[in-house]
Amino acid sequence: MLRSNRRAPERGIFSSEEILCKRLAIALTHGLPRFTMKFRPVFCPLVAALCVLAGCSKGSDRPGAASDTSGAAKGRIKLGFLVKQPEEPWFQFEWKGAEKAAAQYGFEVIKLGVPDGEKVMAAIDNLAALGARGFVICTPDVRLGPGIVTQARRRNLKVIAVDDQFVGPDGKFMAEVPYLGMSATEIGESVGHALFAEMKRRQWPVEETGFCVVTFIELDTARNRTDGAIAAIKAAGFPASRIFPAPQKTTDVPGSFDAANILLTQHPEVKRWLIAALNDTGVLGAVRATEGRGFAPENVIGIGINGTDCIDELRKQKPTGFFGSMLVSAPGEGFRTAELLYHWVKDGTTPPADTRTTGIFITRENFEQVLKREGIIP
Ligand code: FCA
Repeated sequence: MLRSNRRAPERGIFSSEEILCKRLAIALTHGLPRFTMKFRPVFCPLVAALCVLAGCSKGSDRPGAASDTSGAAKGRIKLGFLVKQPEEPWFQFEWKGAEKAAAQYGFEVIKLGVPDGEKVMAAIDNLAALGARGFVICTPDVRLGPGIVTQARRRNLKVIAVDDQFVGPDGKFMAEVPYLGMSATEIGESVGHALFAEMKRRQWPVEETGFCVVTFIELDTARNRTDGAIAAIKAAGFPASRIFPAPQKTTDVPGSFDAANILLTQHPEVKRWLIAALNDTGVLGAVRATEGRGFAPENVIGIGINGTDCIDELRKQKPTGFFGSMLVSAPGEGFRTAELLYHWVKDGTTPPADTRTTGIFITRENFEQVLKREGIIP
C-alpha cells in the first residue's frame, strides 16, 4: 500500500526527488478518454439544481455519483472525487481508496464520472450545490485545467489533480494545483526492461520480432510511459527499426484494438510481438488484435500498467498474450489524495505540489498474492 513520501518505502508514494533513487529499484524488482472539447464555461444552475433534485449524486459504484445523504452524514465535510473513465477498474479502485479515507476520517465522498468537459463543469456546480468543500479530479482532458481552476475558485472549492496533471494555456503543467500521479517514465522503463527480459527468456529471434507500442501522445503521463518503454528496450539492445508506434484515438479497448490492427496489417512479416501501452486497457486491445489475426499466445508478450484492469485476463485458465502489468496502487492513490484534500480543507494544510507513485511487476505467477497483499483483492 501507500506510505508517507518521507519514509521512502519500497514502493508507494514519493516526492519527485525520491523518484530517481527508485528507478533502479523498479527495474530490479521485477519480479481519451473521449477527447470531447465541447467546453462550456457557464453551466446552467437550473440543470445543476435539477440534477441534485433528481438524485444524480446518490447511488453505489455505478458510473455516475454516490453520496451518503443519511442523517448521520449531515454536518460532515463533503469532498468530491471526479474521474474521467468511471467504467475503468483503475478509477473504481481509486474511489474505493477515497471511501476508505472517508470512513477513517469521518468525511463524505461524492463520486462523479466526468467523461467530458461539460460533465466536469456540471459536476463542479453540483458539488457546490451539495455543499462540498473541494474535489480530487482525474480530468477527461488536461487542457481543461485552467477552466476547472477558475470554476472551482468561483465556487470556493479546493482542487487536487490525480493521475493526469493539468496543463495551462502556455502548455506547461499547472504547478499551482497539487498533483499526485505515477512516475510515468520510470514505470514505462520497467515495462521495456521486462519485455526485453521475457523475449530473451523465450529466445525469440530479434529479426522475427516487432514491438507494438500503442500510444496516446496527447496525454503527458501516457506519452512518458510509452517513451520510457521505448527508451529502455532500445538501451537494452532492441533495434529501433523494429519498434512500431500505433496511435490510439480513444483510450479504451476498441481504441487500442483498432490501432494495433492497423499496425499488424502493415507488418505481416513480424512473427512475434512485444506490446506496451499507456495502461492495461491499451495492451488488452492490442492482444485481442493479435488473437484476431491468428497469433498464438506464446508468440505475444504484452505488459500493461495499472495492474487493476487485467485481473480477469490473468485469471483466465489458459494464458493469453497478456503477460503481466506494472501494478500501481489505485486504492492507495484514491486514499492519499482524499486524505490530503481533507486535511487541506479541515486544517489548512497545503498538500505537496507533486507526489509520485511507483510500480511492482505482476504476472500470472504472483498477481493473486501481490494484489491481496496490496489490499486490491480480498
Ligand atoms: C491515466 C490512465 C489510467 C491510469 C492513470 C494512473 O489516467 O488513463 O488508466 O493509468 O493514468
